[in-house]
Amino acid sequence: EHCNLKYSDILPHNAEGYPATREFLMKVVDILLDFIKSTNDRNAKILDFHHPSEMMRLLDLEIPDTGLTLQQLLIDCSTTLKYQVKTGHPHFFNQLSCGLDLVSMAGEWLTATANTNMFTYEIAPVFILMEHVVLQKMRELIGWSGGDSILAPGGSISNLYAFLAARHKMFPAYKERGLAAIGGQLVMFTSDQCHYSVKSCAAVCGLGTDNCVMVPSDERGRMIPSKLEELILERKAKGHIPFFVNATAGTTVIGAFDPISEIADICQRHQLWLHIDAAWGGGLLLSRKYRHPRMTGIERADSVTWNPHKLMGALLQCSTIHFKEDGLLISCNQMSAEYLFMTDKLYDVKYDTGDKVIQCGRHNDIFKLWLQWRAKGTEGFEKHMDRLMELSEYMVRRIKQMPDKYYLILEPEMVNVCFWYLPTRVRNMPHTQERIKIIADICPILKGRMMQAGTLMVGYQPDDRRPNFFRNIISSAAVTEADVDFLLAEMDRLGHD
Ligand code: ABU
Repeated sequence: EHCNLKYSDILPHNAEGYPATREFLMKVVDILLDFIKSTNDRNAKILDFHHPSEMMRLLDLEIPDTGLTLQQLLIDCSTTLKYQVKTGHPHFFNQLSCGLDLVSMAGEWLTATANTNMFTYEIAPVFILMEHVVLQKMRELIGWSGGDSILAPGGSISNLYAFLAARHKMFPAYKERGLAAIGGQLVMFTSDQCHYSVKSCAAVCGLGTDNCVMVPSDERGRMIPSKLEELILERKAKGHIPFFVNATAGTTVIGAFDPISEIADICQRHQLWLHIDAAWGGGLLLSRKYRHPRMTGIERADSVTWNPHKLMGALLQCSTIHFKEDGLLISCNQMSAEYLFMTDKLYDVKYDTGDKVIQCGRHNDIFKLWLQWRAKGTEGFEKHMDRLMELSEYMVRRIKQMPDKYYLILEPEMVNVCFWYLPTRVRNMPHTQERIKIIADICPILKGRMMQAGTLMVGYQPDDRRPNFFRNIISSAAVTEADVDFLLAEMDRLGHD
């Protein structure tokens, strides 16, 4: 009988519909649990790959004029997950965010059920206070006693908040008067290995990308501080106005850490805002063993981006931006919309965080992180960080033990392990440009084989120094040494010709 029920038969459309509602939702939960079970089954595939045109034929994505039955919706849910890549599978090493933390996921389920907006205490009292507590804890881990923070929709937007606050600090009149308040060419600086969102700030905020100066990095991808200072002086000599330096703690491809203390000295000398993009590396702040020397001096920054949805394994998405100075966010972004942020409310309106941000509606990204932190404790996160780093060190050791099959590109500072696979035909060749071209060309072919086989996913990309190479990420709590061994054996099985 349940098969023929429709949307209108369950709550809130049918006041008597609780039993049918429960049955429907329990069946949805069963589908989710099946997905979780197969995500954690090493013998199950990570993906069932089809090209888009074929996928279109396999799926029924049509939007009907007449609503379908609940039974059909359950089939739709199953089909959707059947073709979804299992990013929590222990053999998924493809992105910075890998894994499926089930406590964080439970938090996300609750968040969806609470379905609230994060702009006012009025409609999200518990979640707003959670934000307050968790963000304060994160600032303490950075090394600040005060300050202010907010959750943003991704690291790129977190970096944009830093840019906006820095410009506001230097030119508070910009908010009202725009470019006229500056009266010169603003310039920002970042390393040539930074995340592209830093350059995007220059494009979006009126500097132009030519005024996002790319500072050269060393052979391990770390900004060269002396070059930074030279470039600042060069721009000053042109009459430009340097105002912002981004240092990256964990670059996206190589996982490099810019030398924060030396960069902070330069920023201090030239009175520039120092932002640390620790979207990727931030999680290591939780590890006493690994935070130094990588992030030594981070407390000297003016702002820090840190994405718990990366190394910490909180569910997507969960990105935070932190400021050393309290009050800047609100003063920079406040628009005082009278319909939302009335000042004569029943409670202390400093908890209405919505006027600190440039968006209006804001998703609740805190509960899943708060719940996960309660489950693991700070110690649990520290163990998680140490384990991810140990597994990456294990992978490096294993690669070095197989120099005929794998070529390690550089000693990693983080969980990014960058390497080439060497198929049989190149094993006796010297490591020249000719060989590099062959092994780089193999990357997309081997990745294609992984996806067709459905057994493994490892990312590849070129960078500004070399053509395509593999970048393996271990950021999932599901991964073990045996999975690293599987990865290396499977790449060899798929690519040895
Ligand atoms: N925002 C960087 C994410 C890139 C990656 O997952 O590979």
